Amino acid sequence: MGMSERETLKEAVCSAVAEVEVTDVHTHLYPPSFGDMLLWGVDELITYHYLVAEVFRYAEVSYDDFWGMSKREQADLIWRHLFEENSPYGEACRGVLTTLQVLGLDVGARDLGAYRRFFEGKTVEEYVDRVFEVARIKQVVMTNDPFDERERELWLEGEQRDPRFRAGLRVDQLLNGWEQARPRLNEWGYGVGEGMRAPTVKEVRRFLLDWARRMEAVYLAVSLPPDFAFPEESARAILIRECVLPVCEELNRPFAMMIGVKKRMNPELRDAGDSVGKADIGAIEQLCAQYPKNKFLVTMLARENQHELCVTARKFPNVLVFGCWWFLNNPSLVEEITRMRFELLGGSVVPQHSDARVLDQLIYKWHHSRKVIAEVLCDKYADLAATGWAPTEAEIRRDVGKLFGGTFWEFVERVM
Ligand code: FIX
Ligand code: ZN
Repeated sequence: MGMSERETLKEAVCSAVAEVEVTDVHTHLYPPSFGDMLLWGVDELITYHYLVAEVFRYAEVSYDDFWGMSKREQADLIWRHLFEENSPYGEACRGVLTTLQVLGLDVGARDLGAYRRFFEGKTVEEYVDRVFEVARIKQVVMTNDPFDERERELWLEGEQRDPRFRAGLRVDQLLNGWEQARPRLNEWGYGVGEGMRAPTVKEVRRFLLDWARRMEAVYLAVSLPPDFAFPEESARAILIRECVLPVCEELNRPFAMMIGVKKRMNPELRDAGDSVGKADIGAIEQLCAQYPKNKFLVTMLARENQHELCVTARKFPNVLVFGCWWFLNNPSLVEEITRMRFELLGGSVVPQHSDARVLDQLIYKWHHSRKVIAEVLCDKYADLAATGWAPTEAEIRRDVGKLFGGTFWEFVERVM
Protein backbone atom coordinates (compact mmCIF):
# COMPACT_ATOMS: atom_id res chain seq x y z
CA MET A 1 0.00 0.00 0.00
CA GLY A 2 1.46 3.39 -1.02
CA MET A 3 2.01 6.12 1.56
CA SER A 4 -0.80 8.28 0.16
CA GLU A 5 -3.24 5.35 0.33
CA ARG A 6 -2.14 4.69 3.91
CA GLU A 7 -2.55 8.36 4.76
CA THR A 8 -6.01 8.46 3.20
CA LEU A 9 -7.03 5.39 5.15
CA LYS A 10 -5.62 6.82 8.37
CA GLU A 11 -7.53 10.05 7.85
CA ALA A 12 -10.78 8.13 7.30
CA VAL A 13 -10.29 6.03 10.44
CA CYS A 14 -9.14 8.87 12.69
CA SER A 15 -11.99 11.19 11.67
CA ALA A 16 -14.56 8.41 12.12
CA VAL A 17 -13.22 7.61 15.61
CA ALA A 18 -12.89 11.28 16.56
CA GLU A 19 -16.42 12.13 15.41
CA VAL A 20 -18.42 9.12 16.62
CA GLU A 21 -20.76 9.87 19.54
CA VAL A 22 -20.03 7.32 22.24
CA THR A 23 -22.22 5.23 24.48
CA ASP A 24 -20.14 4.85 27.63
CA VAL A 25 -21.32 1.50 28.98
CA HIS A 26 -19.99 1.85 32.55
CA THR A 27 -19.50 5.01 34.63
CA HIS A 28 -20.07 6.31 38.16
CA LEU A 29 -21.69 9.51 36.93
CA TYR A 30 -25.12 10.90 37.75
CA PRO A 31 -27.44 13.51 36.24
CA PRO A 32 -27.39 17.04 37.73
CA SER A 33 -30.70 16.24 39.47
CA PHE A 34 -28.77 13.86 41.73
CA GLY A 35 -27.01 16.85 43.30
CA ASP A 36 -23.59 16.33 44.85
CA MET A 37 -23.56 12.65 43.88
CA LEU A 38 -22.27 13.98 40.55
CA LEU A 39 -18.61 14.94 41.02
CA TRP A 40 -17.09 17.62 38.76
CA GLY A 41 -14.40 20.32 38.64
CA VAL A 42 -10.62 20.45 38.99
CA ASP A 43 -10.34 19.55 42.68
CA GLU A 44 -12.47 16.44 42.13
CA LEU A 45 -10.29 15.57 39.13
CA ILE A 46 -7.11 15.89 41.18
CA THR A 47 -8.43 13.94 44.16
CA TYR A 48 -9.66 11.00 42.01
CA HIS A 49 -8.84 7.85 43.93
CA TYR A 50 -6.25 6.81 41.33
CA LEU A 51 -4.23 9.89 42.33
CA VAL A 52 -4.86 9.38 46.04
CA ALA A 53 -3.15 5.99 45.81
CA GLU A 54 -0.20 7.58 44.03
CA VAL A 55 0.31 10.55 46.35
CA PHE A 56 0.95 8.26 49.32
CA ARG A 57 3.98 6.97 47.46
CA TYR A 58 5.55 10.42 47.86
CA ALA A 59 3.88 12.42 50.64
CA GLU A 60 4.90 11.81 54.26
CA VAL A 61 1.35 12.18 55.54
CA SER A 62 -0.68 9.83 57.67
CA TYR A 63 -3.87 8.33 56.31
CA ASP A 64 -5.86 10.02 59.08
CA ASP A 65 -4.28 13.42 58.41
CA PHE A 66 -5.01 13.10 54.69
CA TRP A 67 -8.62 12.09 55.21
CA GLY A 68 -8.99 14.92 57.71
CA MET A 69 -8.07 17.47 55.05
CA SER A 70 -10.59 19.37 52.95
CA LYS A 71 -10.96 18.34 49.29
CA ARG A 72 -9.01 21.49 48.35
CA GLU A 73 -6.20 20.70 50.79
CA GLN A 74 -6.00 17.15 49.46
CA ALA A 75 -5.82 18.55 45.92
CA ASP A 76 -3.06 20.97 46.93
CA LEU A 77 -1.03 18.10 48.40
CA ILE A 78 -1.52 15.94 45.30
CA TRP A 79 -0.74 18.84 42.96
CA ARG A 80 2.52 19.55 44.82
CA HIS A 81 3.78 15.98 44.94
CA LEU A 82 2.49 14.50 41.68
CA PHE A 83 2.58 17.55 39.40
CA GLU A 84 5.11 20.07 40.74
CA GLU A 85 7.77 17.97 42.48
CA ASN A 86 7.52 15.05 40.03
CA SER A 87 6.63 15.12 36.32
CA PRO A 88 2.99 14.05 35.83
CA TYR A 89 3.45 11.45 33.11
CA GLY A 90 1.50 8.74 34.94
CA GLU A 91 -1.83 8.06 33.16
CA ALA A 92 -4.08 9.46 35.88
CA CYS A 93 -2.02 12.67 36.15
CA ARG A 94 -1.79 13.02 32.38
CA GLY A 95 -5.54 12.69 32.25
CA VAL A 96 -6.03 15.75 34.43
CA LEU A 97 -3.81 17.77 32.08
CA THR A 98 -5.51 16.47 28.93
CA THR A 99 -8.87 17.50 30.35
CA LEU A 100 -7.65 21.01 31.15
CA GLN A 101 -6.03 21.28 27.71
CA VAL A 102 -9.17 20.18 25.84
CA LEU A 103 -11.20 22.66 27.87
CA GLY A 104 -8.90 25.35 26.45
CA LEU A 105 -6.92 26.14 29.61
CA ASP A 106 -3.21 27.02 29.58
CA VAL A 107 -1.66 23.81 30.91
CA GLY A 108 1.83 25.25 30.37
CA ALA A 109 1.11 27.91 32.98
CA ARG A 110 0.82 25.17 35.61
CA ASP A 111 -1.50 27.52 37.50
CA LEU A 112 -3.89 25.56 39.71
CA GLY A 113 -5.45 28.81 40.92
CA ALA A 114 -6.35 29.77 37.36
CA TYR A 115 -7.85 26.33 36.72
CA ARG A 116 -9.96 26.66 39.84
CA ARG A 117 -11.16 30.11 38.74
CA PHE A 118 -12.26 28.61 35.39
CA PHE A 119 -14.84 26.54 37.23
CA GLU A 120 -16.11 29.33 39.48
CA GLY A 121 -19.62 30.45 38.57
CA LYS A 122 -20.31 27.49 36.29
CA THR A 123 -23.61 25.67 36.77
CA VAL A 124 -23.51 21.89 36.71
CA GLU A 125 -26.25 21.81 34.07
CA GLU A 126 -24.30 23.92 31.58
CA TYR A 127 -21.10 22.08 32.37
CA VAL A 128 -22.67 18.65 31.76
CA ASP A 129 -23.78 19.90 28.34
CA ARG A 130 -20.26 21.22 27.63
CA VAL A 131 -18.48 18.01 28.68
CA PHE A 132 -20.85 15.76 26.71
CA GLU A 133 -20.33 17.97 23.66
CA VAL A 134 -16.53 18.23 23.97
CA ALA A 135 -16.09 14.52 24.73
CA ARG A 136 -18.71 13.57 22.09
CA ILE A 137 -20.72 11.40 24.44
CA LYS A 138 -24.24 10.33 23.48
CA GLN A 139 -25.18 8.45 26.64
CA VAL A 140 -23.54 7.05 29.76
CA VAL A 141 -24.65 4.08 31.82
CA MET A 142 -24.50 4.84 35.52
CA THR A 143 -23.79 2.64 38.53
CA ASN A 144 -27.02 2.69 40.51
CA ASP A 145 -27.15 1.04 43.91
CA PRO A 146 -30.60 0.70 45.57
CA PHE A 147 -28.79 -0.04 48.85
CA ASP A 148 -27.25 3.46 48.83
CA GLU A 149 -29.62 5.50 50.99
CA ARG A 150 -29.06 8.79 49.13
CA GLU A 151 -29.60 7.22 45.76
CA ARG A 152 -32.56 5.16 46.92
CA GLU A 153 -34.38 8.30 48.03
CA LEU A 154 -33.69 10.07 44.73
CA TRP A 155 -35.16 7.19 42.72
CA LEU A 156 -38.19 6.91 45.00
CA GLU A 157 -38.75 10.65 44.49
CA GLY A 158 -38.57 10.10 40.70
CA GLU A 159 -35.60 12.43 40.19
CA GLN A 160 -33.94 10.79 37.18
CA ARG A 161 -35.29 12.23 33.92
CA ASP A 162 -32.18 13.00 31.85
CA PRO A 163 -32.09 10.60 28.84
CA ARG A 164 -28.30 10.95 28.54
CA PHE A 165 -27.93 9.05 31.81
CA ARG A 166 -29.10 5.43 31.66
CA ALA A 167 -29.26 3.19 34.70
CA GLY A 168 -27.18 0.13 35.54
CA LEU A 169 -28.76 -1.71 38.49
CA ARG A 170 -25.84 -2.60 40.73
CA VAL A 171 -26.41 -5.65 42.95
CA ASP A 172 -23.08 -5.98 44.77
CA GLN A 173 -24.61 -5.47 48.21
CA LEU A 174 -27.20 -8.16 47.50
CA LEU A 175 -24.83 -10.74 46.05
CA ASN A 176 -21.65 -10.05 48.01
CA GLY A 177 -23.31 -9.11 51.30
CA TRP A 178 -26.44 -11.26 51.59
CA GLU A 179 -26.44 -11.41 55.40
CA GLN A 180 -26.30 -7.60 55.63
CA ALA A 181 -28.80 -7.16 52.78
CA ARG A 182 -31.50 -9.45 54.23
CA PRO A 183 -32.68 -7.20 57.09
CA ARG A 184 -32.81 -4.19 54.75
CA LEU A 185 -34.93 -6.09 52.25
CA ASN A 186 -37.32 -6.98 55.06
CA GLU A 187 -37.36 -3.34 56.18
CA TRP A 188 -38.37 -2.37 52.64
CA GLY A 189 -41.22 -4.87 52.59
CA TYR A 190 -39.58 -7.82 50.84
CA GLY A 191 -40.14 -10.82 53.12
CA VAL A 192 -36.85 -12.74 52.88
CA GLY A 193 -35.68 -15.43 55.28
CA GLU A 194 -32.29 -16.94 56.09
CA GLY A 195 -32.30 -19.89 53.71
CA MET A 196 -32.86 -19.69 49.96
CA ARG A 197 -36.29 -21.27 50.06
CA ALA A 198 -38.98 -20.50 47.48
CA PRO A 199 -40.61 -17.57 49.32
CA THR A 200 -37.25 -15.82 49.72
CA VAL A 201 -36.30 -16.43 46.09
CA LYS A 202 -39.67 -15.02 45.02
CA GLU A 203 -39.21 -11.88 47.11
CA VAL A 204 -35.66 -11.24 45.92
CA ARG A 205 -36.87 -11.54 42.32
CA ARG A 206 -39.64 -9.02 43.14
CA PHE A 207 -37.07 -6.64 44.63
CA LEU A 208 -34.89 -6.88 41.50
CA LEU A 209 -37.85 -6.48 39.14
CA ASP A 210 -39.15 -3.46 41.07
CA TRP A 211 -35.80 -1.66 40.88
CA ALA A 212 -34.92 -2.68 37.34
CA ARG A 213 -38.28 -1.32 36.19
CA ARG A 214 -38.08 1.83 38.36
CA MET A 215 -34.65 2.63 36.92
CA GLU A 216 -35.41 1.28 33.44
CA ALA A 217 -32.08 -0.47 33.94
CA VAL A 218 -30.06 -1.27 30.83
CA TYR A 219 -28.43 -4.18 32.67
CA LEU A 220 -27.93 -5.65 36.12
CA ALA A 221 -24.28 -5.50 37.25
CA VAL A 222 -21.96 -6.77 39.93
CA SER A 223 -18.25 -6.65 40.69
CA LEU A 224 -16.83 -10.01 41.75
CA PRO A 225 -13.64 -11.18 43.49
CA PRO A 226 -10.90 -13.24 41.82
CA ASP A 227 -12.20 -16.39 43.59
CA PHE A 228 -15.71 -16.01 42.14
CA ALA A 229 -16.95 -19.51 41.45
CA PHE A 230 -20.00 -20.84 39.65
CA PRO A 231 -21.73 -23.14 40.24
CA GLU A 232 -21.28 -23.37 43.99
CA GLU A 233 -23.61 -23.59 46.99
CA SER A 234 -22.87 -20.07 48.20
CA ALA A 235 -25.54 -17.45 48.79
CA ARG A 236 -24.06 -15.47 45.91
CA ALA A 237 -24.20 -18.31 43.39
CA ILE A 238 -27.71 -19.32 44.46
CA LEU A 239 -28.94 -15.71 44.19
CA ILE A 240 -27.41 -15.47 40.71
CA ARG A 241 -28.94 -18.79 39.63
CA GLU A 242 -32.37 -18.41 41.23
CA CYS A 243 -32.93 -14.64 41.11
CA VAL A 244 -30.63 -12.55 38.94
CA LEU A 245 -30.59 -14.73 35.83
CA PRO A 246 -34.37 -15.39 35.77
CA VAL A 247 -35.03 -11.65 36.20
CA CYS A 248 -32.53 -10.74 33.47
CA GLU A 249 -34.15 -13.28 31.15
CA GLU A 250 -37.66 -12.00 31.95
CA LEU A 251 -36.58 -8.41 31.23
CA ASN A 252 -34.29 -9.48 28.36
CA ARG A 253 -31.46 -7.50 29.88
CA PRO A 254 -27.81 -8.55 30.24
CA PHE A 255 -26.08 -9.47 33.47
CA ALA A 256 -22.82 -7.50 33.65
CA MET A 257 -20.02 -9.17 35.60
CA MET A 258 -16.88 -7.21 36.49
CA ILE A 259 -14.49 -9.83 37.80
CA GLY A 260 -11.16 -9.78 39.60
CA VAL A 261 -11.40 -7.11 42.32
CA LYS A 262 -9.76 -7.64 45.68
CA LYS A 263 -11.79 -5.15 47.71
CA ARG A 264 -9.94 -2.93 50.20
CA MET A 265 -6.58 -4.68 50.03
CA ASN A 266 -5.41 -1.53 51.80
CA PRO A 267 -8.53 -0.27 53.64
CA GLU A 268 -6.73 2.90 54.76
CA LEU A 269 -6.88 4.08 51.13
CA ARG A 270 -10.68 3.66 50.98
CA ASP A 271 -11.82 3.59 47.27
CA ALA A 272 -8.14 3.69 46.29
CA GLY A 273 -7.44 0.55 48.32
CA ASP A 274 -8.86 -2.09 45.95
CA SER A 275 -6.49 -4.41 44.14
CA VAL A 276 -6.54 -7.08 41.43
CA GLY A 277 -6.35 -10.86 41.15
CA LYS A 278 -6.54 -13.40 38.33
CA ALA A 279 -9.96 -15.00 38.25
CA ASP A 280 -11.19 -18.41 37.08
CA ILE A 281 -12.58 -18.19 33.55
CA GLY A 282 -14.37 -21.47 34.28
CA ALA A 283 -17.13 -19.64 36.14
CA ILE A 284 -17.94 -17.56 33.04
CA GLU A 285 -17.80 -20.64 30.82
CA GLN A 286 -20.27 -22.45 33.11
CA LEU A 287 -22.68 -19.50 33.20
CA CYS A 288 -22.62 -18.96 29.42
CA ALA A 289 -23.01 -22.67 28.70
CA GLN A 290 -25.73 -23.38 31.28
CA TYR A 291 -27.80 -20.25 30.55
CA PRO A 292 -27.83 -19.78 26.76
CA LYS A 293 -30.92 -17.56 26.96
CA ASN A 294 -29.16 -15.13 29.27
CA LYS A 295 -26.77 -12.45 28.03
CA PHE A 296 -23.53 -11.68 29.84
CA LEU A 297 -21.51 -8.49 29.62
CA VAL A 298 -18.08 -9.35 31.00
CA THR A 299 -14.97 -7.41 31.85
CA MET A 300 -12.06 -8.80 33.85
CA LEU A 301 -9.54 -6.81 35.81
CA ALA A 302 -6.44 -8.99 35.48
CA ARG A 303 -4.31 -8.64 32.35
CA GLU A 304 -3.73 -12.39 32.59
CA ASN A 305 -7.45 -13.08 32.08
CA GLN A 306 -7.79 -11.16 28.81
CA HIS A 307 -6.82 -13.81 26.27
CA GLU A 308 -8.97 -16.57 27.77
CA LEU A 309 -11.88 -14.13 28.00
CA CYS A 310 -11.58 -13.46 24.26
CA VAL A 311 -11.53 -17.20 23.56
CA THR A 312 -14.58 -17.69 25.79
CA ALA A 313 -16.41 -15.01 23.79
CA ARG A 314 -15.60 -16.99 20.63
CA LYS A 315 -17.29 -20.04 22.17
CA PHE A 316 -20.43 -18.34 23.45
CA PRO A 317 -22.39 -15.70 21.46
CA ASN A 318 -24.26 -14.76 24.66
CA VAL A 319 -21.18 -13.06 26.11
CA LEU A 320 -20.03 -9.59 25.08
CA VAL A 321 -16.62 -8.49 26.30
CA PHE A 322 -16.32 -4.85 27.33
CA GLY A 323 -13.72 -2.29 28.39
CA CYS A 324 -10.13 -2.10 29.49
CA TRP A 325 -11.10 -1.76 33.10
CA TRP A 326 -9.37 0.30 35.83
CA PHE A 327 -5.73 -0.88 36.10
CA LEU A 328 -5.94 -1.90 32.42
CA ASN A 329 -6.99 1.57 31.25
CA ASN A 330 -3.46 2.62 30.33
CA PRO A 331 -2.35 3.21 26.71
CA SER A 332 0.07 0.28 26.57
CA LEU A 333 -2.52 -2.21 27.87
CA VAL A 334 -5.45 -0.72 25.94
CA GLU A 335 -3.39 -1.21 22.78
CA GLU A 336 -2.35 -4.76 23.65
CA ILE A 337 -5.85 -5.85 24.66
CA THR A 338 -7.61 -4.08 21.78
CA ARG A 339 -5.28 -5.65 19.21
CA MET A 340 -5.93 -9.09 20.75
CA ARG A 341 -9.70 -8.54 20.75
CA PHE A 342 -9.91 -7.28 17.14
CA GLU A 343 -7.81 -10.23 16.01
CA LEU A 344 -9.88 -12.81 17.92
CA LEU A 345 -13.35 -11.22 17.86
CA GLY A 346 -13.35 -8.74 14.98
CA GLY A 347 -15.78 -5.94 15.81
CA SER A 348 -18.02 -7.99 18.15
CA VAL A 349 -16.66 -6.33 21.25
CA VAL A 350 -17.06 -3.13 23.27
CA PRO A 351 -13.43 -1.97 23.27
CA GLN A 352 -13.74 0.61 26.02
CA HIS A 353 -15.73 2.19 28.80
CA SER A 354 -14.52 5.10 30.91
CA ASP A 355 -15.45 4.15 34.48
CA ALA A 356 -15.52 7.92 35.00
CA ARG A 357 -16.27 8.97 38.58
CA VAL A 358 -15.80 12.68 37.86
CA LEU A 359 -17.77 14.22 34.98
CA ASP A 360 -14.72 15.94 33.47
CA GLN A 361 -12.92 12.58 33.16
CA LEU A 362 -15.13 11.77 30.17
CA ILE A 363 -12.95 14.24 28.27
CA TYR A 364 -9.57 12.64 28.92
CA LYS A 365 -10.60 9.01 29.21
CA TRP A 366 -12.23 9.10 25.78
CA HIS A 367 -9.55 11.37 24.24
CA HIS A 368 -6.86 8.89 25.26
CA SER A 369 -8.84 5.76 24.33
CA ARG A 370 -10.00 7.04 20.94
CA LYS A 371 -6.35 7.69 19.99
CA VAL A 372 -5.20 4.17 20.83
CA ILE A 373 -8.23 2.41 19.34
CA ALA A 374 -7.88 4.46 16.14
CA GLU A 375 -4.21 3.48 15.84
CA VAL A 376 -5.07 -0.22 16.17
CA LEU A 377 -7.94 0.11 13.70
CA CYS A 378 -5.64 1.82 11.19
CA ASP A 379 -3.34 -1.19 11.28
CA LYS A 380 -6.20 -3.64 10.92
CA TYR A 381 -7.74 -1.83 7.95
CA ALA A 382 -4.27 -1.49 6.37
CA ASP A 383 -3.83 -5.25 6.70
CA LEU A 384 -7.22 -5.66 4.99
CA ALA A 385 -6.37 -3.26 2.20
CA ALA A 386 -3.07 -5.08 1.60
CA THR A 387 -5.08 -8.13 0.52
CA GLY A 388 -6.98 -6.03 -2.01
CA TRP A 389 -10.07 -5.68 0.20
CA ALA A 390 -10.20 -1.87 0.39
CA PRO A 391 -12.57 -0.71 3.18
CA THR A 392 -14.73 2.23 2.12
CA GLU A 393 -15.16 5.30 4.33
CA ALA A 394 -18.82 4.33 4.84
CA GLU A 395 -17.80 0.86 6.02
CA ILE A 396 -15.24 2.35 8.41
CA ARG A 397 -17.87 4.71 9.89
CA ARG A 398 -20.31 1.79 10.14
CA ASP A 399 -17.77 -0.33 12.00
CA VAL A 400 -16.72 2.51 14.30
CA GLY A 401 -20.35 3.28 15.15
CA LYS A 402 -20.76 -0.32 16.26
CA LEU A 403 -17.58 -0.34 18.36
CA PHE A 404 -18.55 2.82 20.24
CA GLY A 405 -22.15 1.93 21.04
CA GLY A 406 -23.99 0.10 18.27
CA THR A 407 -22.84 -3.39 19.23
CA PHE A 408 -23.66 -2.71 22.89
CA TRP A 409 -27.23 -1.58 22.23
CA GLU A 410 -27.82 -4.42 19.77
CA PHE A 411 -26.68 -6.87 22.45
CA VAL A 412 -28.90 -5.23 25.10
CA GLU A 413 -31.97 -5.70 22.90
CA ARG A 414 -31.02 -9.04 21.29
CA VAL A 415 -33.16 -12.07 22.18
CA MET A 416 -30.88 -15.10 22.53
O1 FIX B 1 -16.74 -1.82 40.76
C1 FIX B 1 -16.58 -0.86 40.01
O2 FIX B 1 -17.50 -0.31 39.36
C2 FIX B 1 -15.18 -0.26 39.88
O3 FIX B 1 -15.04 0.31 38.60
C3 FIX B 1 -14.98 0.80 40.94
O4 FIX B 1 -15.25 0.23 42.19
C4 FIX B 1 -13.56 1.37 40.93
O5 FIX B 1 -13.33 2.12 42.11
C5 FIX B 1 -13.34 2.30 39.77
O6 FIX B 1 -13.96 3.33 39.69
C6 FIX B 1 -12.37 1.92 38.80
O7 FIX B 1 -12.12 2.63 37.81
ZN1 ZN C 1 -16.74 1.13 37.95
